Amino acid sequence: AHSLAGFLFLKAMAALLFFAMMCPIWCGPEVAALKRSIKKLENRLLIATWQVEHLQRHKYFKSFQPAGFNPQTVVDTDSADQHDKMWHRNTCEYFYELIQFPFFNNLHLSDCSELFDRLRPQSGFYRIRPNMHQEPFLVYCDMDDGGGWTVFQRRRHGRVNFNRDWVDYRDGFGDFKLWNDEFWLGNEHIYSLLSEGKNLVKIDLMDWEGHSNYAFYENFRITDENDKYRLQCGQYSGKAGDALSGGSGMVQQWSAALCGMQFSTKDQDNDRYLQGSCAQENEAGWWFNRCHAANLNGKFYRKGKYKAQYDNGVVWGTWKGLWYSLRHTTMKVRPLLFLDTGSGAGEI
Ligand SMILES: [Ca+2]
Repeated sequence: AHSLAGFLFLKAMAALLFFAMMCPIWCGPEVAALKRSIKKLENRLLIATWQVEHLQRHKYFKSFQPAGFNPQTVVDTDSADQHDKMWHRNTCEYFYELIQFPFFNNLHLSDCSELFDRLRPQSGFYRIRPNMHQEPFLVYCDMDDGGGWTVFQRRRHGRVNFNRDWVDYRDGFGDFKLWNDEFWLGNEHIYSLLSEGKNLVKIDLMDWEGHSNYAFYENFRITDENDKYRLQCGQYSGKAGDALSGGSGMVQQWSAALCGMQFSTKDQDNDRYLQGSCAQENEAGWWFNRCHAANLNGKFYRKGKYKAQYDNGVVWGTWKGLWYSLRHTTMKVRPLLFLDTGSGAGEI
């Protein structure tokens, strides 16, 4: 019995030695996968710990009234608006807390798609860093509509003035706190966000009757400040029409195509309109030609159809024409090869 135990022990040791020698070949991928899932679990644990701490310290959903919102003075009473406000009341407090989220500052996320892949958090404001030579900055991540979208432009209620100068458009402006805040992320940030790899930009639009529409552009890019953030757009698809290419006619394309145009603001005229400044007439910073078939940074007119000296509304010409100012707009980006769960063509 003694010698049998010894024999078995020796055999077991030999097997163990054999496995230990072969493991770098056999176990490599498994170990890596295990490490990844441990990392994910650690992340989840950190989030959960943070949530519990805040639940105890701040009662989590603390009473918080957003600036400018007063249910007694609301005059818009259509259903989309009511829906917005109901949703807003229930969720804005949560997003407000997420901004303070210290943990995300240490993740070194290059964009919202990376955050979505790693943690699948809810939509909200997070800090990203597309370029390691740059400081991290705050963006709104749309984790619905398939998830992983980094939002770089948004109009919702017209409270933010979009008639800004070059420096404001370069560095960004607006509010970065609540889910329906309006902002321009800034050309410098947009440049760093779009310069890496192949991407897909989605433009979400909504009219004043609550109908939504969208346009996709593959490999949407802008150049750097030396070239005045010139717009380059790839293949269009969608239902709202290819307004960035100016529309269907040759004349429209000659005067209104935005792809290939430099960025202009009220104090920097880089457009092709020799007699004047498109940015001044349209009261917006944008990639003007002579001048445009779409301008999502235009003047905010309530109720859609508007009359003015110039077609300077929030406009997507191929959908509602140049004399209809849109109610909601969003411009957002994610990698072209993004394995999502949705179609990416849903509601805003
Ligand atoms: Ca000009």
